[in-house]
Amino acid sequence: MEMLLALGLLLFACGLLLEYATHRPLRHAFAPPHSTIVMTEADDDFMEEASEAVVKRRSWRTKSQRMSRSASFGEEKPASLLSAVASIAFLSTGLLSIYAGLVQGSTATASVPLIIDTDMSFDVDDVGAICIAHALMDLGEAELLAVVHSSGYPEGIGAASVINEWYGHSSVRLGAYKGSFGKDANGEWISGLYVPNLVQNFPSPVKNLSQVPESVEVYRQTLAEAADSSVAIAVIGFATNIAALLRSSPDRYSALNGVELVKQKVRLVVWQGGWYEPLHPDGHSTFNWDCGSCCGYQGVGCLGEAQYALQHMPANVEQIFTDLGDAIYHGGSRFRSCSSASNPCRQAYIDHSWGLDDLSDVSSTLIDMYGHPPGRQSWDPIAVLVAVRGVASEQFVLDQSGGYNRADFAGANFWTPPNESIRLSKQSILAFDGTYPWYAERLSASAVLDDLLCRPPRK
Ligand SMILES: [Ca+2]
Repeated sequence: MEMLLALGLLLFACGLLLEYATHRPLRHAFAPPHSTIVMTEADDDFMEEASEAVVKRRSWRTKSQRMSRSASFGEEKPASLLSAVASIAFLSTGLLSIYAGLVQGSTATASVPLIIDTDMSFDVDDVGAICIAHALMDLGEAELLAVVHSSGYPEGIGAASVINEWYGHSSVRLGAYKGSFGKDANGEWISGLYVPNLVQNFPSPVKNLSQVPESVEVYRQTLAEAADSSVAIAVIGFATNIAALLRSSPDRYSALNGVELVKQKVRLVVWQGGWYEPLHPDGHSTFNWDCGSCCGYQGVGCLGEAQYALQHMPANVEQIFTDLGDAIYHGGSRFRSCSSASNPCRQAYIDHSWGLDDLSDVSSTLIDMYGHPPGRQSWDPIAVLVAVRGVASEQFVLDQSGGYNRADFAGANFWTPPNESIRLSKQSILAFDGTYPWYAERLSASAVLDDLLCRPPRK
C-alpha cells in the first residue's frame, strides 16, 4: 500500500509541476472562456440545517468555490495540446495509484485477521462462534486464518472442518492439541452431543486430528506469515494451545520464540475465561480455565495453562476478558427456520441438549421478549464478535482498562482494578455500555448473532 501511495503522490506531483510550468491550470484547458462557478442561496440554507460534521465538509467546499468564483479562465495563456495530455496522464495515473493504495489499505484494515482457539465438543456455543466468524468473513469483516482445537478429543477438529466446508472456506488452517487432556475419569474422550453427527454425516476433508498439524505449529506458521501487530485471537476454550505457543521455541517458521512471536504479530487477545464483578464474583474458577472440572474432565495436561498464559502474554498485546453471555441467547427457533437441514451449524444446535427445545434454563421474560425459544447462551460468540467488530459497534464497552488479571493453578482468576502502579496495562473487562435496559441490550446482542447465523454461505 505504501508503495502505491508513494507512486501516486510522485506522479500527481509531476502532473502539478507540468501544469504549473505551462502557466495554465489543467481544469481550464477544457473550460469555456469566462465561465464562473455560481453559489446559490440553497447552498447556504443547507449549511445551516446540516449536522456539524457536514457543515465542516461543506464549508471547505464553499471556501474553495468562493476562491474560484472570481476566476476568469479566458485570461490564461493557451497551452499546447501535448502539455495538456501529459498533465492529464500524470494526474490521472497518480490519482488512480493513490486510490488503489487507499482501497488496498482500507481493505486490509477492515478485515480483521483472526485465529479462533476452541474446545468445540462439550458445548455448542463454540459452533455459533465459529459459524459467525465465517459469516463475518463472507461480509469482508474478518479474515479467518486458522481454527485450533484445545482438547485431545480426536474428532473435535473434524467438526471445525465440517463448518469450513459448509462455508466454502477451505483456506482456513486447522490445528489440534494432541495431548492426553480431554478425557473423563474412565479414560473416555468427552465428545459432546453434536460432534459425532457432524463429522460422520456432513462433508469435510478432515475427520480427526491425525490429519492436521499440532495447534502450536499452526499458530506459529500463521503468525509468522501475518503482518506485525495485526492478528486477533479469540480464545474460547482451554488454554492448552496458547500456553504451548508462548512456550514454543524458534522453528522453521520463525526465528522468534513464542513470546517474541506473539509480541510482534498479535494485536489483540479476547479471552472467554474468568469471572468479573459485578456480573460474577472475583476469585472463582470457570470452565475454560479450570479445565472443565465441573463436568467430568480430568485436569492433567491443562491445569496451570491459563495461569501460565496470563503470566507470559506480552504486555504490548491488548487483552479483553469477557464473561458476558449468560442471558444472551442465539441459535434458537429463528435459526431453525432461517436455514436448511444441510447447515451443520443448525444441526449442532438441534443435537445439543440445551438447544432449540429445552426451555428449562431460560427466564420467562426472555422468552416473551424474544418471542420464541432462545437457543444457547452466547459466551463464545460474543468473544468472537468483539474480536472482529470491536466494542463500539454492538453496545459493548471496555471496563476497568488498565487493570490486571491473573489466574491460579486451578484456574480461579483474580482481577486487580486499575491504579497508578499498573495504569499502563492493556487489559480490560468487556461490559455492556448501559444504553438500554438489561434485557433489551441482551436481546439486541442476540439479534446480532442470529442475523449472522442466518446468513447463507457466500461460497
Ligand atoms: Ca468453548
